[in-house]
Amino acid sequence: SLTKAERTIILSMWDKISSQADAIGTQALERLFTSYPQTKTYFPHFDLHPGSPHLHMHGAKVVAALGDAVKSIDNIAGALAKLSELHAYILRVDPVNFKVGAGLGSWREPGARGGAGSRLKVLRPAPSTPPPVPGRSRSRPPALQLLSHCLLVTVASHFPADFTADAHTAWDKFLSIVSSVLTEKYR
Ligand code: HNI
Repeated sequence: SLTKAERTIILSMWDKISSQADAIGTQALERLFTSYPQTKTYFPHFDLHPGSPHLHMHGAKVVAALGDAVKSIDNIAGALAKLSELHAYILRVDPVNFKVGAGLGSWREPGARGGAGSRLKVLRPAPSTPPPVPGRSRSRPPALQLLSHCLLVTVASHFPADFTADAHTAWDKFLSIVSSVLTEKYR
């Protein structure tokens, strides 16, 4: 969990971040879809081109949810309970896109030769996904780690002077707490 010093860093940087919430959310998603195009499979119903209204809307929503977590920094699980249920369903799709051994580079645009194919295939369960080990924390879906990384990089690029090694640590921990809340209900 976060130390008192880490909470202080997050709370004080949040004031700045929230004044640029939409830009930060949008840019984090642009980074996600540009650097890790396999994550686009979650959003077949969105226009994901840079600058699209969908990106702006969704980016703003993601940062607003982080703001809820910041406001309830002592009870992040409570603050994001509803979102956790939603993502339990969404992230269930994950193992298909990240089949064991498939590697991050194996994604192709739908319809490309040898590619992942249609949206229907995305919904098919992956038989090669190993079952969770009872009593052991599951590793997080790669898409969640990738988004956390993109949020971290975006915050760093907006506030380079604030982004000390301690701030880096604090944000990394905060985002990993958020990620574990969002995967609590993920089976
Ligand atoms: Ni996520 C919807 C927040 C990670 C895929 N997501 C939301 C909404 C919020 C949100 C807020 C809107 C909820 C609503 O409309 O009621 N998502 C977050 C946060 C994180 C996160 C704070 C992690 C930091 N989401 C992810 C990841 C993926 C993801 C890693 C997959 C790549 N999210 C989605 C999808 C939707 C979604 C898909 C539904 C979009 C829509 O409107 O159809």
